[in-house]
Amino acid sequence: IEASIPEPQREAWIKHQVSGFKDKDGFEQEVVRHVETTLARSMFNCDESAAYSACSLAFRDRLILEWNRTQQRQTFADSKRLYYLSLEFLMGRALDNAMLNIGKKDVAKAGLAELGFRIEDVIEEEHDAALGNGGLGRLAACFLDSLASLNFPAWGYGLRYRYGIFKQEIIGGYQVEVPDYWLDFNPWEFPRHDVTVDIGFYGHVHKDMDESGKTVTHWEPREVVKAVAFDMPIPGYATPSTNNLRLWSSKAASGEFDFQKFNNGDYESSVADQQRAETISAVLYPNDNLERGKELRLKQQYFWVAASLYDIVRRFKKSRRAWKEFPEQVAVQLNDTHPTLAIVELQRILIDLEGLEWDEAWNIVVNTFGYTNHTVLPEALEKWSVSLFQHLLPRHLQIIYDINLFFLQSVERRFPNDRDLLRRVSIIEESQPKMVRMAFLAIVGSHKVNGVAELHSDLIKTTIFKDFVTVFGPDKFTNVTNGITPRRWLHQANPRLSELIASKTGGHDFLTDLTLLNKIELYVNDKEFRKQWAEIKHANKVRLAQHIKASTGVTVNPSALFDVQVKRIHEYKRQQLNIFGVIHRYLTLKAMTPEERQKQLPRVSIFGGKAAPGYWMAKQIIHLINNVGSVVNKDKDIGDLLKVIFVEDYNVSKAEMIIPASDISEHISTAGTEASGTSNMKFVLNGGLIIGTCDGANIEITREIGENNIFLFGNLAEDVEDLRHAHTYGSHTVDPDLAKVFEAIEKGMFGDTHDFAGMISAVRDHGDYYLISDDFRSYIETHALVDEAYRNQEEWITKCITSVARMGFFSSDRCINEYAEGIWNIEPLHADKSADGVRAD
Ligand code: GPW
Repeated sequence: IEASIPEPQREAWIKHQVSGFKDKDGFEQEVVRHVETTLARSMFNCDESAAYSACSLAFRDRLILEWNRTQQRQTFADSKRLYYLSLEFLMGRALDNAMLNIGKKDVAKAGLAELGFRIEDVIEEEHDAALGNGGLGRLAACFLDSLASLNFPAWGYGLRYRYGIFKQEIIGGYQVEVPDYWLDFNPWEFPRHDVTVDIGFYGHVHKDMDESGKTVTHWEPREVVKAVAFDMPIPGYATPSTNNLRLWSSKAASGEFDFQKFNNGDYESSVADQQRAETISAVLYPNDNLERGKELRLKQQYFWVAASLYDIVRRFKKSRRAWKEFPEQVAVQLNDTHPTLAIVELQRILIDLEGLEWDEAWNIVVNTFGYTNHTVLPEALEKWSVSLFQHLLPRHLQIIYDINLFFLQSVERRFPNDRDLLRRVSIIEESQPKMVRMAFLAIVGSHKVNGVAELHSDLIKTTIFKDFVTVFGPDKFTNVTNGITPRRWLHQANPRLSELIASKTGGHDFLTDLTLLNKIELYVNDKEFRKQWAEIKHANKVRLAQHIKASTGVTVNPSALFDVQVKRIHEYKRQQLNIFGVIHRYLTLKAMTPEERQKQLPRVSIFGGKAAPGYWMAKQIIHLINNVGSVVNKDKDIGDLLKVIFVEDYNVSKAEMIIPASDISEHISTAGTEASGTSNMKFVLNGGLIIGTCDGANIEITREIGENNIFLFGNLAEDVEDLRHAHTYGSHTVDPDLAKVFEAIEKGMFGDTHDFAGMISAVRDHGDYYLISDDFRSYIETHALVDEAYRNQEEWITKCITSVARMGFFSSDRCINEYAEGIWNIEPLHADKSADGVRAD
């Protein structure tokens, strides 16, 4: 039912239209009003947390007005929308970002100061929105920022987890997980208790005949759960466009509890029903690059996908267009295979509920979806057992079988008598038990499939999806190299560098056209510019040193070379290679005379990252890093020459502090395993150099910035297979320097020899799958080159400035424009010039 105000009464609405604050006075007024009314406090009772809340609410009020106008504009224009489906959105903090994107941070700073607060402290009050694991979730967040900043009509859809990624504590050198309950007070979300969808699970399928004699299939779910929408406004930078991130929360469909059961005295079971429903959106699965096939995870996926599609279809239906126009109005991008069920669900809606013929429906489906692959690691490729599907989603399993049947028939027609090809491309793996291969379903049900960096996009075509290139031809597959938003990852994280760049490039335009960075290359020899550049890096290092001191008690010298590896802990990312290298450095320093030692370059090795709670090896790596730190950091022979730091609870807001403070960062995955990496881009953009393998986006970074400005090492992706084969079938000897490292660990130099035996035997006895030993020599030698280069500060700074100048390509704006043009076929919708949004600078 339409709930619009009738024409005659609209005048009153227009007359009383609200607007957000305009200036400092207006801002202060709003903060005081929120403290006194929304928060029911006063100036006698206002701490930093209350100031944070009130300040956020003042900004939120402004945002939501723009949000409303943006949605009205998009509805009016009837333009094609993009829907970005992602199980993870790793947003981090919202306040600083909102202030900068709206362009009112200066106003807030001055206003807060007059009210008695330092803006930095207020910003620090915010709890990160940590609804993601790592790179995949953060990419989704960068994409939302670019989509809004580029004025694309786009929505994100995800799950509103009650618990985000766990908080990591380090106790006795071990990772301990603490739940992240983040919803206590979240001023950035709008509950939409009127926007709900009932989602079914389990049950039976039966066929009926309708009046016309046509058979119709009915799915009778046994369990129904309610999805409730929560909206988060996503502000664009320097534009009034404010997009929406809609997150679904689950609750019992029957209301608080089932009163029938309650009144019958079955109180416990009525509470249990309610809890079972709420469990669906309770927790983010903490695995990165790993799928474990748990029923609750599949339930999460269907719950989210079904609610989102219902919403999308409802919006489309309001336009009263013919179904065949659906792909002209709607583009849906699948962030990895997690939302692949959307393909099946849309097909089900069209054939079972809307009565379309299979082929017409399937045409619509394929033209609607695009699929992004983010990994070639076999353990990360989603497969669900047929029996679990049969149990949880019986109708969807039937549809999958039909999709597969028609697909295999078409393959058979084009490649007759190739039984093995049919077996290889089948969506159903004929294993024991039978499995549904989600990536294959995503390929068959989408019009484009993309990888996230050039090497990765080539690899998927020649390895895991090779047969699909044969079947569909190469044009279905494409590359869109990842990018990062320069708003958060330069302007927000490194404000002083952003201002310095602005002073040389003619203002802040580089934040919306990152290629303008190339202008700073003109100043690479400008003395004053270089001096300021160095000062900023130093100040950022001092800030990190202060954090390290406060959180670990260890004093680090800000003039030392800061060597940083922060990312999820994973064997393929090879933090073990790094820590083995650190031990090698320690042993080398210990073996020197004091005179020799004096000539060495001081280094601080900084690690950070979470291990999945069930990932034993990753946890041992954390343990070893911490144990090495506790030995090295108090060794009087070593002093400032080497410090080893593990930063607890690495997350987006820690990244904003750590990345600008790095001199060299490590992106050292086994070649061919890291699809892209995105922190590599963030580090270079912030004036740090990188040491890395020829993997993921490192290769394109090298092409852009020049090979003199990056420290590459190690074996190439093309050689990995042969090396692994040789480990298993030939003789495998460990690099002699690495063997000395193992010896030191096994002698108990870092405690707990038992705990570290697994890490060593993985290399020595179990085939060294990640090529630690093969790459060790080259890694150590390359670090020696890093030391040498850092000694020549003048040349080092030249490399840093040159690299930043050439990073324009890696903006997520470029990336989103490529998706928009090559995959989504959507266009920006600019705000009417008369819109009264006051925007950045
Ligand atoms: F396995 N990525 C991630 F492909 O952070 F799904 N988590 C994941 O579960 C997966 C991928 C998945 C990362 C890639 O490892 C990284 O190389 C890439 O830069 C990032 O996704 C964004 O594309």
